[in-house]
Amino acid sequence: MNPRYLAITGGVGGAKLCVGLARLLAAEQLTFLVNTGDDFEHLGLHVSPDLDTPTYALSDLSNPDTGWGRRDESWHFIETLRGLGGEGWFNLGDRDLALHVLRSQWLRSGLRLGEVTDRLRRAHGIAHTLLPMTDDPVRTQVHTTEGTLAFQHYFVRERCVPAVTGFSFAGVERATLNDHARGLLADPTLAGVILCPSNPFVSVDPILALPGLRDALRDCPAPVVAVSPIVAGLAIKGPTAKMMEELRVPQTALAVAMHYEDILDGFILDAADENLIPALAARNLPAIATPSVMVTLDDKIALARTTLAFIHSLYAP
Ligand code: FO1
Repeated sequence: MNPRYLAITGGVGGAKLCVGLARLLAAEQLTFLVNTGDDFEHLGLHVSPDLDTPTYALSDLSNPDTGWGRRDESWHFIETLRGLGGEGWFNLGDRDLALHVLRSQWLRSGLRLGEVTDRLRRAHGIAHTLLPMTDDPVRTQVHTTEGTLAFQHYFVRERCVPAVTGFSFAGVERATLNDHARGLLADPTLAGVILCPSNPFVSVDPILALPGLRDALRDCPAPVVAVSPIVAGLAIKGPTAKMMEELRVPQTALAVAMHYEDILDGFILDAADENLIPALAARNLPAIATPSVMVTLDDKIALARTTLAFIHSLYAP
């Protein structure tokens, strides 16, 4: 039986590793479990940015400059909307818009988010399974010194400027982990779980907050490894390091490892942070250091290959 892997991801950094993993593992071996905490209802549409980022990345349609949205995009819709005095702060491209309209239509017709995501995955020719973390509504709230903001209002409209004091995930206590993911965590062929290099606070934590998931990860015999999104004290992309500073967490890969400590069997550092390996070893957490900044497709495949080899080195079925 082929070994199977679950990759937990959200946002642009995580999607890069997903692309590398998808090049090395067959469709039946690799499943992606994706954050939906930054979904929102906007202009009457259901927008799921963290589902769309890997959808576009895996179908080679993503915008290479932003990492989100589509390549070869045009902006007539949003520019016209702005000109009419509409809410134009969230950049919905003309091609991207088609996906949001279709998702919203299918959801309104009664399909669950998982079913809609699967239809969109197939429509994009993606072989690997892409799962929303839950079909239930969960909405990340960012608590800041200027009040509480819905995630996209904080992230895009306010450009991450307000200082964060914490996060909450509205609805998560009533949400149910995706059935396929639950089944996979109990599957004897599961050989590893990968926490992709995504923002720990707003991309991975909403997933880990789903009732029962942390326990399932602690109990599952397959190794759980994380890839650090922090390299030499800096976030490769996005506001992770800024959030750590505002939360008074040291801006280090070590702090990221400690954030996940209760569920991890191994940690992957960037080569620049090799000096942290002894500190992790002192906490009984095996770690390796490897180049982790993914620019080219080869970078993505190389990090995926190293991640799988590390998992194998930890795995004693
Ligand atoms: N991010 C931005 O910084 N500005 C935008 O205008 C923006 C629009 C957008 C549209 C569709 C989509 O799927 C993603 C979009 N993102 C935008 C990215 C998105 O806010 C973030 O990638 C995630 O929510 C954080 O993981």
